[in-house]
Amino acid sequence: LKIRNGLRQALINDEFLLHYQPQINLADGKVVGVEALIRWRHPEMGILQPGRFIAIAEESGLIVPMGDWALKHACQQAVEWRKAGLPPIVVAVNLSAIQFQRGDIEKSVVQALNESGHDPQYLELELTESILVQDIEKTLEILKRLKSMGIKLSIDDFGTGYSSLSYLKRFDVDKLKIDQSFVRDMASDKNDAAIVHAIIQMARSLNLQVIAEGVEDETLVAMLHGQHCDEAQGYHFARPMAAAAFVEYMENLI
Ligand code: G
Ligand code: G
Ligand code: MN
Ligand code: NA
Repeated sequence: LKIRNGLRQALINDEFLLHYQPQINLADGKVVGVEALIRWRHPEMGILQPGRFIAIAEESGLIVPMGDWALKHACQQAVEWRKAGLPPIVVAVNLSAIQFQRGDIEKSVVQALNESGHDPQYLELELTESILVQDIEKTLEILKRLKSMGIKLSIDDFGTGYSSLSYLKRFDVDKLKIDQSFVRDMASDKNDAAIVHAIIQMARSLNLQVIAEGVEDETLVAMLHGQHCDEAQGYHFARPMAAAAFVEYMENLI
């Protein structure tokens, strides 16, 4: 209840922030993108992770204005990084199904791009199964229009849903994000290794990009690179970090 009541005030008081986790191209080791992950600087409880408040924000519908804020803020930040001299990188923003149901997601995205001046080619929208299974015709139309603007689409937590393969047939997505539950133990678990391998092969056959999430050590990096996985994201490279820390991270790589 404290969280529910606090969320509305948090929007007004500007208590949300985004952390950014680098995404690495395994062929050359370069940072090619970041995933934006929301946090809440709670006045009494300190920094809260999304696990504590996203579900409540979805139930109350507040995820719509929060999602608008995240889109706008992520695009603005990407423009700031360019001005600060960083190379162009993709910024990936997580979307919730409620933003498609109760909000006007297309308008929100267009507004975030227009207000920031961010290049749509460098914006990626992370979609979940829950988005792709409801109101399919309407969602297809919206995503088609967003794609025609140059925006990239990825399927988050790939492999954990019920009918993942049918999305690939219907939706013109660019990238699969292999869920960390398969990646984490792939060095020791033969089944996980086989699933990751199969997803990478399928992505390659369908001409989709593929990124492994939850990459925590060098063994996994080597395995994924050996299987021609395009990109990786995880604690081995970096944890999600504040925008200023990301600039330092990039400067220290050179
Ligand atoms: O670090 P991590 O705890 O940041 O993120 C946990 C979950 O919260 C992830 O599944 C992620 O997709 C979700 N999440 C993070 N930021 C956002 C956001 O801005 N919008 C939505 N809808 N989900 C988010
Ligand atoms: O949107 P998604 O559900 O993919 O959110 C990614 C989540 O995974 C975030 O909570 C992020 O902090 C977390 N995460 C990112 N890299 C790692 C990792 O290497 N290990 C673990 N355990 N979690 C990670
Ligand atoms: Mn995600
Ligand atoms: Na994920």
